Amino acid sequence: MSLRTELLRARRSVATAFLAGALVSLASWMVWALPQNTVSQKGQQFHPGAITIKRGDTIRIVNDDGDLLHHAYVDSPTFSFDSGDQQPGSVTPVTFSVSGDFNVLCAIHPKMLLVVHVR
Ligand SMILES: [Cu+2]
Repeated sequence: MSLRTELLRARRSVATAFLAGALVSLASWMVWALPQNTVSQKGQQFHPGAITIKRGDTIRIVNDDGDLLHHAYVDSPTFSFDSGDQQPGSVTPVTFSVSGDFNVLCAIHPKMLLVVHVR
């Protein structure tokens, strides 16, 4: 094996190791950057349709549904919330301070339902 071939091999494995390291860093950054308990409203549906959180946790409802307006609310005996108009691109945080199962509805699109289980 010539010195040149060995050098090329060594360089390639260094490049591969570097790339693998970069990918791992990118993946961990993406997990870190991904907001927890985020709910999408794309296609006039909550995604996911159900979520389980701990008491005191905050969910973030993202209006990522084009140029549509949404309006999320909870109306239960123990917990109420009303977002008002959710402008396109807006993020609505909702903190659930009591345990229970709650329906988050959209005042504009009655078929939209998000069930929040607060443990
Ligand atoms: Cu809606």
